[in-house]
Amino acid sequence: MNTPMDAEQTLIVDDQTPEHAEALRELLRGLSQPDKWISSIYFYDSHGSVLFDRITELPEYYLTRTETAIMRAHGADMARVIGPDALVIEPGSGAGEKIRLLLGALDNPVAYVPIEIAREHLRNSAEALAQDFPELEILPVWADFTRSLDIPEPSCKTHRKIVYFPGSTLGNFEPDDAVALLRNFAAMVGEGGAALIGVDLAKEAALIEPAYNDSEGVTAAFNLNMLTHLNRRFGSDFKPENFKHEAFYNPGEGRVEMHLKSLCDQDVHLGGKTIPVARDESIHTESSYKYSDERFAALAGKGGFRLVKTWKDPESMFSVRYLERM
Ligand code: AVI
Repeated sequence: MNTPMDAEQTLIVDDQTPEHAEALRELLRGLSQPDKWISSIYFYDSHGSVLFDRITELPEYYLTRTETAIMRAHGADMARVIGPDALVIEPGSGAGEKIRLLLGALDNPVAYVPIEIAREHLRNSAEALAQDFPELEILPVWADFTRSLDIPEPSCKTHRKIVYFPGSTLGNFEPDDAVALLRNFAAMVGEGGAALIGVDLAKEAALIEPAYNDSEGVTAAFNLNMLTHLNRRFGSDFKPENFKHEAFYNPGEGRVEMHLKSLCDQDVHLGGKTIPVARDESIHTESSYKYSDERFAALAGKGGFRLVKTWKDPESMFSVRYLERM
């Protein structure tokens, strides 16, 4: 018998908030297009976050370790360009190694402002960082960083506000949305402000695709977990075993696309609607844009920033870009 304390029990909350209704409408909109899509935000339930952390440690997933190596190799140069007394803003604070490398390299950072929508995660990561940087003023903001928000004032004067956005997360935004996000960053840092952004580089498909098709199948599990997450959150009846993970580089668009390909003709039920999915039809679940120097400079310009300096690894797999507000 299930009791309220039963660890195996899966509680399904009947969410009747307007946000939930709007999210359901958006899901149905995406699934009723000729090219079906589901937003990649649905990767990140608690299991999806664990799977993503495992991805970052996979031998094929070069992005995280290469960016970390760039931060280690060039942290001192980054600190020189950024200057002393900086206030560092981290949208979607990961509490990871990279922010520690940056803060450790900077000359007298004045304050750190992590911005995060998951309140517990924000609190835990801010507390862990406070232990490692006891002198640093930490001003956590609980918010959606894609919306406009106020950056709290530090108690000591800052020479420059800088947004730190590592991990090539910008690549998961469609280019127009990436421009809008950069504009939001420009507003956060104000005049004289800057951004330090980790960006995966455009290159041959053969160098990129293994990172999204790992031999252990972790990325496949990450992709398929989205369906289990949707079933729990929206009461849908996706059968993950009826779909297969697919990821490939689309050179025309300059992006990796992740899809879930249907293994049979099937009907999926969601929000009172029936969605027919044909055999071999695919649902687009993520784009991960890879940028050449030129395309990134153009994107930055549209977003209100000038590209000032780029650091790369010796194989030119990944880049960290320093931008100044125009
Ligand atoms: C979070 N983001 C930068 C990852 C990427 O590479 O686009 C998400 C990911 N998708 C599959 N593997 C990793």
